[in-house]
Amino acid sequence: MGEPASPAPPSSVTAAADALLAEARDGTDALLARWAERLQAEIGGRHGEALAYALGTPGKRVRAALVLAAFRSAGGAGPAIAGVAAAVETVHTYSLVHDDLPCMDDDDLRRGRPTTHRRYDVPTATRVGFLLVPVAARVLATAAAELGLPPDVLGRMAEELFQAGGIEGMVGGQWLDLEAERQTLTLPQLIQVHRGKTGALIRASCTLGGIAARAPEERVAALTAFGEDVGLAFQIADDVLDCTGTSEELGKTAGRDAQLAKSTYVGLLGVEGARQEAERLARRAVEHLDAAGVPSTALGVLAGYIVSRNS
Ligand code: GRG
Repeated sequence: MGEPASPAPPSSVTAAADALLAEARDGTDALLARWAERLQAEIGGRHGEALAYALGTPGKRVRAALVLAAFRSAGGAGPAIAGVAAAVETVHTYSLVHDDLPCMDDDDLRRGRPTTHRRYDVPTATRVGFLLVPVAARVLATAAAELGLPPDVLGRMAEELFQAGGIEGMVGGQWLDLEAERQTLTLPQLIQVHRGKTGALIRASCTLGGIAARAPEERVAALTAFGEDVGLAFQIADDVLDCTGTSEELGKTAGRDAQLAKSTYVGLLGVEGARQEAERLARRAVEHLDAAGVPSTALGVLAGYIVSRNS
């Protein structure tokens, strides 16, 4: 039995986070299930089936919850924001499918199920990952139409999402991470990897919520700063969980960082030092919102969840 990622937050905070995540999960999962059905019919055969498998595999939907909470804190309302959340989760799902491939982290288990390449095969999973990128663009465009957003706002959202998913964000961070296997990174180098690999998409989730709500620029900037800090905190908590959690709790193979000889926050700061740094970043994230007068209750609850979660 592993130890928790951090001391338990008050039960009222845990309950509020659970409620937000459940709401985001319900909206996002329903939408992704409809897209999966449609895409399976469009693509057909084994690839259509594998794409529906990857898209339908249940995640925690943290990024979706951040989109939703950021949208509301910026004054947005209504259910159509679930489409923006689903677009972010689609990019995230693509990254997990590719991350698990033998040429990257080479993992058999994801979200409690066999990884896409284990359930199907490597070429199929590779193609599914690539297919999911334009799917994310379609999901985003549909969401923007349902939100009644004009083309320039859709353009800005697309730029935000795909820049975060690209060489300046997720792909760039993963690239550095792969190159760094079996090397000891310095703290600044590790921060660069984590901010790109994991942080960029989490930051974009918060920014997109603000843009979709058509919030003033200073509020969008505060949401971005919040996302930047919780994005890094998320990956630090992930490093802690990788060495303190069990595969059953995590739904993925625990201890993978050590097996792959990866540099992690735990390696540099120890479990307790890494926890404290994640908590410091979560507190600082909320301060960005408070300084800009952005309502911070729901996002603060999610920041607390991100650093105290056990899966
Ligand atoms: C070809 C260099 C290159 C890159 C391709 C594969 C890839 C792009 C990027 C990998 C990014 C990645 C998987 C980062 C890890 C992020 C992370 C901590 C994932 C776990 O997120 P959770 O816990 O998962 O939110 P669930 O399953 O709940 O959605």
